[in-house]
Order: sequence, then structure tokens, then C-alpha cells
Amino acid sequence: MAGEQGTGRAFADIMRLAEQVEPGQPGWTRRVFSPEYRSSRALVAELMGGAGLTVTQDAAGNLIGKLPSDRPEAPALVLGSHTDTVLGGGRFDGMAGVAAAIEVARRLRERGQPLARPLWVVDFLGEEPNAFGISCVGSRAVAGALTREHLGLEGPDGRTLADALGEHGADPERIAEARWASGVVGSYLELHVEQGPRLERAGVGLGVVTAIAGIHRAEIRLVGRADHAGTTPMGQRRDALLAAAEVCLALEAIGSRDESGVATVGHLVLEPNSANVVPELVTLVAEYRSSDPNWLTESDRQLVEMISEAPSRRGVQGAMSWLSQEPPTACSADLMRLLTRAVGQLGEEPLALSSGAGHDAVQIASLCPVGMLFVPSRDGRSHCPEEWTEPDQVELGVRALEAAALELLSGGPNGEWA
Ligand code: HGY
Ligand code: MN
Ligand code: MN
Repeated sequence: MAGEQGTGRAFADIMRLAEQVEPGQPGWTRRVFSPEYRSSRALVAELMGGAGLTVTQDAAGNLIGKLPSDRPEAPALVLGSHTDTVLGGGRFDGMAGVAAAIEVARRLRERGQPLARPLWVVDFLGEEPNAFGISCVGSRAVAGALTREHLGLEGPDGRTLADALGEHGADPERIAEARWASGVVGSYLELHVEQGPRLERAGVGLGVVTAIAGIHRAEIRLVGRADHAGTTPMGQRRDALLAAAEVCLALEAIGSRDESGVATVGHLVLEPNSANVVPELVTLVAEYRSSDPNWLTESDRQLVEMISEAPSRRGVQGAMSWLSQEPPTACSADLMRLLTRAVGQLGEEPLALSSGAGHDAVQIASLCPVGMLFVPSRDGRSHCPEEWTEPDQVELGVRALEAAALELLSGGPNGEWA
């Protein structure tokens, strides 16, 4: 693959972005609204501009680069992903997709490729869950799904999401202007690292995504009673942390009951959090995911039943509120076939697989058909500093994305595309 014009440029861009991380944080942390995230987007805008894209930032803080077309009125092809990370995250989750999209635009412009429709390259703001408890902020906005309630969500320091967007240079008062009008976009493709082990296990370099898991996320509050750890007999305690332990183990059982889904408690706050005080209050976030809507519904039933029964056996009050109940998202069958053809042009046979991770594509699916390409993650690791994808794996992904984009930008095999 060496020698193909532009080989290595996307990977180099990923490494350059990785230099902009929050000081003192683990891994390659660059959380949305951090100063480092804000300064890193100046680099993304520079890379987009250098690729010949005309770059704007919309009211939601999305960076949108556009290549003009001979037919400006045709529905655009959008290539995108995100450049924010989780705390302690890696260098590829999201960034691989934005860098690949920019590189595809570079190559098309360098070749003077005529475009039958506009090409947009998007870095969506804030795909990862943030301190306000909401993910996919930018892609929700373009889908018209970022509500006033969302904007009013308060973070731990009392600031709202709207405050954070304003401080980031976005314009929450004009958020409605970020919405993409019906028919303006025709197709969306996202390249992303798999963040799991299947491509590597199968020895396959490219995956075509069939569906994106639905994610149900609930905040659970367990209220017991603070007591002296030394003088309170075990039988008289109302220990919120032991009730939380039962919730965590019940969630493990919900996620392990078959191969259809997974469940996690990744966030837990304990009060007063003192070694010599029986825990009084635990707030935790429980989430589970599946591409099977019935599995999610049954999991809801089991969780609600469990919360209504188990804590009270310990004299602990249990309450839950849903943070999100996103259904599974099917990828477009047309775009899956197109991506499979594109991969075939490279002499590769892709693996069809579902995504356990959520993506901006979930929000964009309400506007137009979406397709996703996966490239391998070493040891299946992600959301950790060890996250890694080899340069030639990134390059193969770029070439597959470019081949797919070319078919869509040339008007598609049968003249018109969705
Ligand atoms: O949580 C996810 O699946 C994604 O990384 N935001
Ligand atoms: Mn992620
Ligand atoms: Mn991601």
C-alpha cells in the first residue's frame, strides 16, 4: 500500500491530535469543553482547511468542512465522527474517523475529482457522555434532537450545558439553526475503530457495521443511613453501599444471561465516603446495551423489579431515573452493500458485525441512511490508553472509505443515491 498518494497522512493527523491532551490526566484525555479540546479543534479546522474544505462552526460547536459540487443542490454525502475522548481514553476512538474523512477529501481534491453532490466532513462536538449526563451533543443538534431540557442540564458545578456550549464558542441560543434541513444530506458514512476483538480474532482488516447497539442508561440512588462504623451492630445497619453492591451484581446477571447484550456500572459516588461511617448515599449509573430491542425491554423489566425489591430488604430506599433509552439503530442495507463493494475493490472481504459502542451515526440515522466501517483495535481495547490501530490498518480504512465515497459522489451505480 506504500506509495499511494497520501499514505500515512491520516495516521500522522491522528498522532498530531493526540498531542493535545489534558495535563495530569491519564491516557490521551481530551474531554469535551476542556481547554485542550477547544484548542485541538483549531487544529482540526486547520487540517480541514488544508484539505481544501471550507470550514464553519455551527451553533452547536460542530466543525463542518465542505467541498463544493457541480450540483450544489444535490443531497450531500457526509463523512464524520468526533474528536473528544473519555477520561483516560485513547488516540483513535473518533479521531480515526475524522482524520480518515479529512484524508478522503484531500485525495479527492488533489485528483480534481468532480463531485456529483457536495461532500461534508464533520467533527461532531461532544460524542462522549459528559458531566451533564448526555452524549452526542453535536450530532443531536444537527438532528434537531438537542432540546431546551438538554441545554438546561446542570453539571456538578451548577453550570448548564448551555453555559458550557457558550464558553466553548458555540451559540446555544441559536441551537435550532444547527439543525440540518430535510433533504440537505443524502448519506452518512463513519469510519471508526471497532473497540472490540472481533476483527482481530477473525484476522480481517475491515468491518461493515450492521447495527449500532441501543443503550439504556439509568441513574440509581440508594439512600440508607449514616452510622458509626464501630458501634453499630451489623443487623441494625442501613448500608447504602451493600445495597449498591447487590444492584451491581444484579446488573452483571442481567448482562450475562445470554450473548445478546452487555451491562455495566461505570460510575458510582458514595457519601459520606469516610472509612468509619456506614455509607448513607450511593448514586450510580447503570447501563446496558444490545442490538436486540426485546432484550433491552426485558432488561428494563428486570432492573425495575430489582430496584423495587432488593434495597428495601436492607432498609435502604432505592430510586431510579432513566438518563437515556436509545433503541438499536440499523445501518442502511444499501450502504452496507456499497461499503462491501468498496472493500471488495481493495481485494478484501469485510466482516459484517454489530457495534456495541454508540456513535454519532445513531443521531444522523434520523436524517438519512447511515453506514459504518470498522478498522481493528489491538487486543480489542478502547476507552483506555492502550487503544491502538496500526498505520496500515488506518490506511486500509481510508482507502475503503474513499472507494465508498467515490461511488456516492459519482451519483451511484444507478445514477441517483438516497
Ligand atoms: O459509549 C460509547 O459507546 C461511545 O464510546 N460513546
Ligand atoms: Mn467512545
Ligand atoms: Mn467513538
